[in-house]
Amino acid sequence: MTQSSTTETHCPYCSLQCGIVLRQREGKFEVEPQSDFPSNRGGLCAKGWTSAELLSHPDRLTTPLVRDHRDLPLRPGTWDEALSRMVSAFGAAQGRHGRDAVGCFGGGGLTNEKAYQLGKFARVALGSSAIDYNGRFCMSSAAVAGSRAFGIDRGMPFPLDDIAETDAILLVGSNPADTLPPAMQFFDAASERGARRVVIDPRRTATAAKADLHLQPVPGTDLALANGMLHVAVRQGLIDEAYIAARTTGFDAVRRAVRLYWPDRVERITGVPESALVEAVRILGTARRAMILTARGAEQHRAGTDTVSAFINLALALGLPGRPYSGFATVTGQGNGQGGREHGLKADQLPGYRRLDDPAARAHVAAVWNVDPGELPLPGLSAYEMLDRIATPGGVRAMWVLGSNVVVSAPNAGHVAEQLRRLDFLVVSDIFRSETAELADVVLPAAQWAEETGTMTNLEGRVVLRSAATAPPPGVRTDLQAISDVALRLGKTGFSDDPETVFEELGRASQGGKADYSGIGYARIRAGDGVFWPCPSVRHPGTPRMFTVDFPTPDRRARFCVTEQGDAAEPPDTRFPYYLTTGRLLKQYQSGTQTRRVGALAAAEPAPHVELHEQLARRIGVVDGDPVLLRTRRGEAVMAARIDRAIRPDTVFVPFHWGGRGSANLLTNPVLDPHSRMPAFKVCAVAVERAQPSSPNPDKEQSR
Ligand SMILES: Nc1nc2c(c(=O)[nH]1)N[C@H]1C(S)=C(S)[C@@H](COP(=O)(O)OP(=O)(O)OC[C@H]3O[C@@H](n4cnc5c(=O)[nH]c(N)nc54)[C@H](O)[C@@H]3O)O[C@H]1N2
Ligand SMILES: Nc1nc2c(c(=O)[nH]1)N[C@H]1C(S)=C(S)[C@@H](COP(=O)(O)OP(=O)(O)OC[C@H]3O[C@@H](n4cnc5c(=O)[nH]c(N)nc54)[C@H](O)[C@@H]3O)O[C@H]1N2
Ligand code: SF4
Ligand SMILES: [Mo]
Repeated sequence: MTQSSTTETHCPYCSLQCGIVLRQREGKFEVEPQSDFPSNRGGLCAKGWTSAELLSHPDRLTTPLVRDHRDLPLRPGTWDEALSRMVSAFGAAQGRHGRDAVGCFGGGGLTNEKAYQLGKFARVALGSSAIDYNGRFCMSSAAVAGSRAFGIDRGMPFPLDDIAETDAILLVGSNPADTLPPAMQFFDAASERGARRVVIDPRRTATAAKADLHLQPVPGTDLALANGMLHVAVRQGLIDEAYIAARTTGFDAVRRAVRLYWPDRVERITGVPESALVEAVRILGTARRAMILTARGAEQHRAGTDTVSAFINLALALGLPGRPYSGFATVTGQGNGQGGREHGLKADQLPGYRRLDDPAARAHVAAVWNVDPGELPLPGLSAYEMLDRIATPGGVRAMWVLGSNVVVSAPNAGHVAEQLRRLDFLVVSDIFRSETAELADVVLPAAQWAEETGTMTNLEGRVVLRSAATAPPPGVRTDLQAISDVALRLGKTGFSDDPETVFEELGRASQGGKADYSGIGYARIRAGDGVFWPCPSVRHPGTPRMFTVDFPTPDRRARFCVTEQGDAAEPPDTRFPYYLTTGRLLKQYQSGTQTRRVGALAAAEPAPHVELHEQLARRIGVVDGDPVLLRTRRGEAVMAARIDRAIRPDTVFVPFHWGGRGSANLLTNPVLDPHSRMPAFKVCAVAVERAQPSSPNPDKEQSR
């Protein structure tokens, strides 16, 4: 590296993949937004501005760590030592318990190249069906609902800046003011043109505060709300009969099903006043152009998939998908949450969004991988199930976690940590000693974003290139190198550690699949602002807007899907009388491994807290900052009270960015959506009381 250099690249964190310029001067990095990149247009959030701080952080792992015995601490080791322990432990587990005894757990922050390679590694080098990823906790319900309605799952089927041109927006369980701040410029631009915004969220978030209308339902009742909205739209003649007839199937059954969702009944289920429901429908149904967007608040439920389907039904009935500046979208969260599932990190998927149980898909991918299709495993267990069944018959005995911190982010995390301790062998690849790395037998120090090149697929389906700006520190290897090294020691070649070579192979493996990347190359991405998939040939322009002519289903029509609001998975009762919901803060990211180590972000949000309404605070006798004890059927957690009037008085909200005693996931319910296997992070029953003075100060407990 020269004394000073400038690299155009992308932020390491969320799905917006903001374009940034990384400047290196005398060994120090500074971040600036690219002024013209289409997803951020000169904007960045506090996480992006401070992202370079981690490149030279003193906590950075720069050598492998190994544990000589369960009771001994991790100690620095060599790569050779770490890799040979891994390979012999994997061999021992498979020798004793069969191929599926070794599992891989990936992350939606990994580049497409890594996602692809880890999927191939599991299926070819290990011959194991046990692979899944944290995107199961994130995108899976929307993915199933999107596929079942539209025949394809691309989070946003239109570019972000289309939002600026729409006339009405419904945001369901999505808080972009905190989770995608630079994207707010598109919503604001729409409002300046006169667009109306409706937000559905049990909390009056920064996003809801800026809306024209805020519906504040009981957590977990969005499905009833959507059906109620469709009921009203039908009754008021706001549906688009011509669109329904020409472009969809299955409406009659849905029309019949929503007849029972009278607004007063919906009000009883959701707590949303009939007048607000009717007003929301009027805003959406009378606009020339309208968009419905869902995010985790609607999706992370036992009925998350059906809830998304219910909102897709509403969008279809209003004739929105495929129409200019209109449509349905789900707002992807992780940097590469979209690409991760397209290229094989998911238990049931092969590259190109192919299905692992489809013989033609197996044959295509097996040919690229140079293996017999019969050798490819069948679909394995979903993320939580893989963790839950550790050390049981058919479960994994050894595991490689790459790019996820499940001890903090998985539901019922106390149980998950116990399960990880029952493994014969745990390997974690990370940049830092995460809570999950602390339980490992081997920790591999990984290169991070600016130290390696790779592609990311952002929330729009835009494939961008994150270019290396510097070399990894001595002792650190890229994840691709680690995968290649382990594969070689298992006697497998064909696992390149060169990102561009892997991307070209990924292109071939995806060719002809739904997520076809075969026409995308590094040079082409560099030459523009990324390329939208599907892009089936080098001459194909890419696909910024989908569904404009038809849908990729067998009859080219979108499919309605009947949905019913069922009973709550865990209704409040006398022992656990309130609703607990969980989510995010503006200035922390995910499990916090990264952002808890950034000075300005840690200063802004130093410790876990529980947001509760002042009525509830008064009832349990706490004032702002007091320690609060939360108890659910899974466990208990202690954190400081943050009192406001922005949340429903029957609901408390806990951000999940911390481990230890204030960890939200000690409380959450791991009940899974039957279609997507998504855990119900967004609602369970909780008891809320003042923590006894003997309880240690949660602030002190949590700082690292
Ligand atoms: N600052 C920051 N930004 C991030 C992340 C981060 O950790 N920090 N993570 C990224 C990732 S991976 C993701 S997935 C996205 C997530 O982005 P969002 O989905 O916007 O974030 P969440 O906070 O999980 O949930 C959104 C809202 O859902 C509401 N909610 C809770 N329960 C319900 C319910 O039952 N119904 C409805 N309608 N709403 C409900 C919560 O009050 C919350 O305001 O953010 C991405 N961006
Ligand atoms: N209660 C509750 N729990 C939730 C959610 C919620 O709303 N509520 N949301 C869920 C959602 S949507 C998500 S996406 C998950 C996210 O949860 P996690 O999967 O835990 O997310 P991260 O904290 O991003 O974990 C990424 C880890 O990989 C490391 N890392 C970063 N880059 C690299 C890399 O290039 N290589 C390697 N090897 N490691 C890297 C980071 O340091 C970090 O430790 O949490 C889920 N859990
Ligand atoms: S919005 Fe997302 S991609 Fe943009 S700077 Fe913030 S964290 Fe990074
Ligand atoms: Mo996510």
